[in-house]
Amino acid sequence: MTPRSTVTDEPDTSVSLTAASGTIRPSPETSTTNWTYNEQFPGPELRVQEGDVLSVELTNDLREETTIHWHGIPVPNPVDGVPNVTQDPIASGETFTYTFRAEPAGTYFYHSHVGLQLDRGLLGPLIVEEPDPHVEYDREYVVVVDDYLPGEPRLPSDRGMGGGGRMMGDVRPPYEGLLINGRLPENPQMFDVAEGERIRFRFVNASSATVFGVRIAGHEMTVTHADGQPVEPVDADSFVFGAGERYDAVVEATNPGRWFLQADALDGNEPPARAVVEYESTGGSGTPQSPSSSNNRLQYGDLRAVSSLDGVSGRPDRTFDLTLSRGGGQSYTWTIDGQAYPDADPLNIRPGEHVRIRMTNQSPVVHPMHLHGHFFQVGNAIKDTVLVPGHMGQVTVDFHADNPGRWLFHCHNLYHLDAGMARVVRYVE
Ligand SMILES: [Cu+2]
Repeated sequence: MTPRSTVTDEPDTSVSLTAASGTIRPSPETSTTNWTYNEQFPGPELRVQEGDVLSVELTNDLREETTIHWHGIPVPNPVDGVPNVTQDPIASGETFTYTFRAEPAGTYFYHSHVGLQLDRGLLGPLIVEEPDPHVEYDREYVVVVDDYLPGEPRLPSDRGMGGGGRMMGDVRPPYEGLLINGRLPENPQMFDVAEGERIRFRFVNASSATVFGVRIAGHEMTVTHADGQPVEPVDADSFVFGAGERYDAVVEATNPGRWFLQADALDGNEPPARAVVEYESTGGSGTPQSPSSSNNRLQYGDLRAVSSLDGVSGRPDRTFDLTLSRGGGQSYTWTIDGQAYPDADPLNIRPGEHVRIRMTNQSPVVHPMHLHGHFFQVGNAIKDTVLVPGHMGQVTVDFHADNPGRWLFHCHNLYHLDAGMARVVRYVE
């Protein structure tokens, strides 16, 4: 891999996005004011071919500043969208153009990286199609799983979180439901299938604070990609993913009927998010079946990347041992090695190094840790976001320092991020 340089080629695809306040309707009976891209929630699906140059002109019609981050794609540093790290935030009324080469192929999403704007709805899927997929399928659906927070998100210390349950040392925002593709379970999307087809589902956990368990009634899944990157196909009847993670799975339509595709919050008590897998032969009638309990849940250890990551074999050139924990004192803070970002030291690395990060989670809650600008190896998988379990859970990731710049490494629970659980990984000469 070579470092990503700023792209000056003519774009293959140009898109305009406008961030503005708008109305969303997660069910026919429910509407609320949220923030949207192009008045859509989730934002419009961006879909390009691997290697295409994508140019996105973002117009900020909000009353506050914003940015867009291209979650998972190792873009050139200046277009990574982290305010005050890779760019000045885009002021109200201003525009900014993000241009980058969309590679490697995979299932990604884009979202605001300012404050708590992600939990106001500023998110959308980004699909980079591979020219030659390693699995066969007849059609595909994108499944954006989210938690639903009408109104303005607040940190718990703002005393605006009334109604949220206290959960194992953390406070959950007062979510009013769980969504698939912006729809509450009483208003489920229908995924039409025909018997005999193979369906590729691209699952994105675009939530701000929810770990989901995903199942499809009546069907086994074959997981084919983790965080967009191809893995040796592995069967599972469920998987768990945290905020920022993605899985692709292929399902063989061999069991006619109407079946719920369901995503349960592991740490919340909202009714599960639902869509319906509907065989054409049912004519759209009949009560959808619910999934039974899982007995073959995907584990990270089941994942084997199809091709290995360069530059991470053997002994690392540099190792960081980091503890993840809740800050002490009155205020709501989350820390890495006792420091709450932005009052935190950068993690300095040099170009070309094999870098290892060992994390120990001293808190009782899970943290989905995400690295910008790079993929990392975790076990035999290649990912960009990994769940670190609570109660002294340990996870080690390795990456190759092949994309110079200043990159955020952080918890993708938006509230933990906003309360300090982040560091800048900084290239130094
Ligand atoms: Cu966290």
